[in-house]
Amino acid sequence: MVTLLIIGPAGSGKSTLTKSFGEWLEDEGMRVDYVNLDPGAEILPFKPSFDVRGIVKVEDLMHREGLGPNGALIRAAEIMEKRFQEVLEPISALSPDYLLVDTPGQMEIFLFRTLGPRLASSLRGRVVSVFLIDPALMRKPNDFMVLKMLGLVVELRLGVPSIEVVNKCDLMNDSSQRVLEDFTKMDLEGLSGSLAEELRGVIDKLEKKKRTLMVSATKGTGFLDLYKAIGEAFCACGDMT
Ligand SMILES: Nc1nc2c(ncn2[C@@H]2O[C@H](COP(=O)(O)OP(=O)(O)OP(=O)(O)O)[C@@H](O)[C@H]2O)c(=O)[nH]1
Ligand SMILES: [Mg+2]
Repeated sequence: MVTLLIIGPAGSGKSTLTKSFGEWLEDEGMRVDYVNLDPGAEILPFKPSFDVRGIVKVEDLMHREGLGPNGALIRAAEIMEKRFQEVLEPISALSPDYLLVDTPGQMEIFLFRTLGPRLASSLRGRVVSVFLIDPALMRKPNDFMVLKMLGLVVELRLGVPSIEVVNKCDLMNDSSQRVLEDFTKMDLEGLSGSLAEELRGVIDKLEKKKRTLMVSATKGTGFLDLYKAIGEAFCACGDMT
């Protein structure tokens, strides 16, 4: 069993990719289960086998405890952590070929608190994170570098292999395309230029074996590459069994 933790900044396409890549896997003959871990989700494009909103819902907390959206989200994160076994057990009972886990819109409540790391280390089988980059956030080389750093932080926090994916590639314009292609060549401007140069060195070194995948969750492009990259994340020979 392979578990994919779909992670990324708000609106980067996590839920859409969970649905469309899941459907692609099903069309390829895999058994797929879907999990929603976003307590703030309003509408889900897929039918989850486990939905954390059965335990806690941001909207309910806002009404019940008189909280604003951010306060309610933090409170929801606390509740998910406290009731971790109630989250883990139903997920652990699933045994598809691929388990696709959609994570909260605000990635920090999954990543920077204990929920994500605990879950990643508790799940059976192979666990990999798919980190989504949104081209809309990629206007300058520095932007791309910050997102790449965040991808490394995902790997560091969760302790599982992470695949970097630029989603919404159907929306790539000339400038985001240039940022992607010339990332290693372009001047990193601004006051933080020398810091950026240093960090680029770190990224180059750590990411030597990684490549950035281009996907469109809505058009369904790049899925074969993503599928192969998942295999390669565990095994140099690409064997998915
Ligand atoms: N053009 C295009 N739009 C996309 C793609 N993937 C997602 N979207 C759109 O981006 C918006 C956000 O998509 P979601 O799947 O809800 O993103 P999310 O990361 O789950 O959002 P949160 O859970 O709120 O953080 C929706 O309008 C999607 O239709 C894509 O590949 N191309
Ligand atoms: Mg979502």
